[in-house]
Amino acid sequence: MSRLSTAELQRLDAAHYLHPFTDSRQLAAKGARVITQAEGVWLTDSDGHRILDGMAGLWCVALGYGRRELAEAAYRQMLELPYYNSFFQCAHPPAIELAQRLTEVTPPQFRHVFFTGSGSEANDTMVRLVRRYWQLREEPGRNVIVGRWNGYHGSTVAGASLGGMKPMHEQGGLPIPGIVHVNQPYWFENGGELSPAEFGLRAARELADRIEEIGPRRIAAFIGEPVQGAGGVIIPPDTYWPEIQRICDHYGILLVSDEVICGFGRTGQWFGCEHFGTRPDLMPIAKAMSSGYLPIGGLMVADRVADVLIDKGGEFTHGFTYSGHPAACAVSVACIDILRREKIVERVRDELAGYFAARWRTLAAHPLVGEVRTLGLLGALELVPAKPDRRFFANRGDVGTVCRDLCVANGVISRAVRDTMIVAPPLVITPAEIDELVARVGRALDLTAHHIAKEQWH
Ligand code: PXG
Repeated sequence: MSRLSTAELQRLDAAHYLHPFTDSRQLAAKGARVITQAEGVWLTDSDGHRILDGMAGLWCVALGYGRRELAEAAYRQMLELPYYNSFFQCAHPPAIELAQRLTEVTPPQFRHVFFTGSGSEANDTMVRLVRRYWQLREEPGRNVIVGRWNGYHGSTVAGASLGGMKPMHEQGGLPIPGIVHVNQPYWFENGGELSPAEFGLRAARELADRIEEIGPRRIAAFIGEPVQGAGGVIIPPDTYWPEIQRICDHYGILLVSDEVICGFGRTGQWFGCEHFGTRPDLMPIAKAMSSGYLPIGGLMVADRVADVLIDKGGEFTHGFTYSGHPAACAVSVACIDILRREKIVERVRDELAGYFAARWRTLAAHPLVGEVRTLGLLGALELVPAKPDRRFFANRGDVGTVCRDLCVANGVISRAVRDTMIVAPPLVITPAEIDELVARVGRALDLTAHHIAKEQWH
């Protein structure tokens, strides 16, 4: 444990550390919250406060903190072989074992994986691999990939381009050529008078319209998260994904299901595509793949694509120093083994999802809450000034920020996306801890309502 005081840590942090997605000047004035330890679903900060981690870190710590088996897997592997690469016709046991494990838990079309160090790298790999695939199919003109506005696929140049976060694009030169976007299936904001089912179909059909507009023989792939995570836990209507699948099949384009958040049990199925019934050709994975204990990601490649790449492709000129890092692979193998042995995915599906939905839905009674969404262990609350109107506060984002800070002050981490409060707790959370999570978020909502009344926000 660090012997530096909180004030000293904050001073050094402000002096030297550029944080991701952070206004450094604002943070320096306030001081970073320094997390020093964690166990189960509970974080401890440098002042000794215990905080319930309603976000599983950044959606990744599926197995909770303090799992010795994961730490020991890394330790043992580091002593045995801390690093070797898989370039130049080499391999090592943990990467081979992990590749095999992954094909056991992913849908049957997947028998190959390309390892990366993160979800962003998985998506960059996807862009290169998809374009190579269409070259090999002798349709090099098919190089356009369709993503969605408000989707999130990472922070690298290709990842941020695939995503539809306008503030990211605005900071320079993005998206790169050959990446276009369609609207997201966000009924609460964009559904108007349509029923969710009608809106889901309409949103999906925008893909067909865009394909026709650009030219069907120019479209290589469509990418979407089964549920948009960073965009605000946007759970599409049930009509959406089957129609997307139909359109991809009709035009013969590849379907990419970005499972970086939804993968490994988050929705109550191993992968989000299994909940929505799609058959993706490619699946970027990361986060819960190692429960966040070490950085690792990958791209699952379906036979339809892998066969072309392997039979006709020769060398695929792509890879990272840390593709298939031995220690990260060993941790991921241990993580998958625990998920299977302890039947954690089944427990989310059969027990926790229903309990969490029932408890989270009690917050619908709160005057600020205009909509409650849940799927598996994903939850969202839309904060609105005047329910039942689906209208947002005038200064979008201010209420969410206040509520997020009040959540932390009340001992729970919930993320604010604009004025949408979201949670994605570790999959090992207990029903009693779910009660605690909901109670703490409920208290934060009450305090947020007071703040809004005092400030006269509307
Ligand atoms: N795809 C999806 C669907 C993601 O959610 C990435 C790719 C990129 O993964 P890496 O490992 O490169 O970060 C992500 C990451 C947030 C938040 O605040 C979400 C992510 C990352 C950081 C913050 O919700 N998702």
